[in-house]
Parts: sequence; structure tokens; C-alpha cells
Amino acid sequence: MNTLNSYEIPGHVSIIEGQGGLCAIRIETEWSSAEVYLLGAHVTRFGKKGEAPLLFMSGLSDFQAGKPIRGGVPVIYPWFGPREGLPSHGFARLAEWDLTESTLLPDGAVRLVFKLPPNGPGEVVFAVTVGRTLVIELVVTNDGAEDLAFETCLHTYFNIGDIHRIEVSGLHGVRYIDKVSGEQLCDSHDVIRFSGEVDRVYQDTDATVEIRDPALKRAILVRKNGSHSTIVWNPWIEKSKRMPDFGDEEYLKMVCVESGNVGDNAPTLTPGDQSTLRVELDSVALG
Ligand code: TA6
Repeated sequence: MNTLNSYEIPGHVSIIEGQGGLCAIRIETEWSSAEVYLLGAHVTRFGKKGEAPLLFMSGLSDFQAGKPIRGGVPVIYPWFGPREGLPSHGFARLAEWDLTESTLLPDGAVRLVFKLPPNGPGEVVFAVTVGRTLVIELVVTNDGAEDLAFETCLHTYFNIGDIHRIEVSGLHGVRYIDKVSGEQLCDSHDVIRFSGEVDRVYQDTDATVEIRDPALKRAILVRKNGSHSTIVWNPWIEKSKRMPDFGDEEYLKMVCVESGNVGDNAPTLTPGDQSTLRVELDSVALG
């Protein structure tokens, strides 16, 4: 394996000592910048020049081997949610991934590729393309002789101006599991507004989701391919207070819109089969 510095690209890709002394990669393009930690192949920052960061990061996040980073884009694999005696949301976000590629693309975007060190069946590769938008792709290949069942999710935390004023659209008419009430419901509203904890697992949807944010005068677009589940989450007041790596007031400035394949949408790959989950994050100014 090459040394990390061999992946540097002057003016575009640099290896830095990040928070907690962890190894991180800083990416600069003519339109945007980003940061990715080897811990969890975790994108902690993405922003277009002249605009507020697109991703939320908690000011209380841990940056420590074996602990999840709170914010950005946690890579969730091979299970979503709690598991008795096992880490919540799987082990991929706790692992130190290997950087295997860094490329300056002809259009000026930068593409990094990470590989999860083998931990049982399944080869897992994560690609990050930083340019006018942020494109993230999680590719799972069944490299074993048995069927491989798993869940995946790109658990993205978005930076917003005021939770009371945003509107999330794109999920009208989609059935969801409400993890706060435990009910199976169908979203009959045109938009989701927030006035308490929201934790919803929408199933069988490949729709683009829009986060309309009047406080920051922009709309964030979450476009996805190969994902049939969308999770919408804000912890609100009480849950925020129970999270040591999350500020009591930080719920005001974030919302998670997560793209994955979980629950009824969890895939099973036959030997040699491959599944790609692709998400593109973009923003447009509100008139
Ligand atoms: O995606 C929403 C959710 O499953 C919530 O229930 C909440 O637990 C959140 O993920 C964060 O989970 P974490 O394990 O990162 O604290």
C-alpha cells in the first residue's frame, strides 16, 4: 500500500492532522472544499465557496479511534440502528479505512476512494467526489460463497439556519415507520415541519428530497440512486440533552436526511453480486 502522502495532489489534496490528532484529507476545488477522516471514511466538511457549510458538525463530537464522529456523513454498514451488545449503526463508521485512490478529474473535481479493511464477508468501497456538488457512493460486493444480507445508510447531517423554519419535501404519500410513536404511517403532508423529535424511516422511495432553509436563504437537494429508504431525524430537546457528543441547543441548527437501504429495503446479494448506493448533495439559492 502506498504511503498516505503519495495521494496528495498539490493545490487539491493534502493529508493533514485533524481533530484529536486523527489523520484527515483536505480537498480543495475551484468551487468547494471538503474534509474526510480515515476514521469511518467520514466526510466531516463540505461547502461551496462563499456559502455556509452544507454539512453540520457537532462542536462536541468525539475524534477518537473506535468512537463515532457526530455530524457530517457517517457511513452506516452492515446494520442500521441499535444491535444488542454491538455498536449502534454497525462497525464501518468506527473502523480506520484505507485511502486507495486520489484523482483530479478532467472537469476539476477531486475523487477519493476508500476501502474498508476486511471484517467478515463483503468488500466495501466508499468514493467521495468533491466538485460543484458532493457525490458519495457506497459500493458493497459479495466476495463470499454465501448470500450476503446487510443494511447501508449514508447518515448525513445537514447544516441549517433554524429548525423551526425549514421545510423538507419529497416524501409526500410515502409510507414510513415513526420511531418516536412506533406507528406505521403514510405521509399525507406536502412538507415536513419540525416542532418536536422527528425520527422517521421512509420505505420504498427513491425520491429527491429538498430541505428548504429560509434562514440561510437556500435549498439543499439530496439526490440519490440505488437507495430505497430515506430517514429524516432531528433529536429535539430531550434527546439532545442525552447525547454527550451533541450540544443541548445544536438540534436548532441541523437535520438529518439519510439515504440508504434499511428494514424492508435491506438488500441480499448473491455471491459476486454488487450494490451501489449513490447520493449527490447540492444547494441552490432561494430567490
Ligand atoms: O437515523 C436516526 C437514528 O437512528 C436515530 O434514532 C438516532 O439514534 C440517530 O440515528 C443517531 O444514532 P447514533 O448511534 O449515531 O447516536
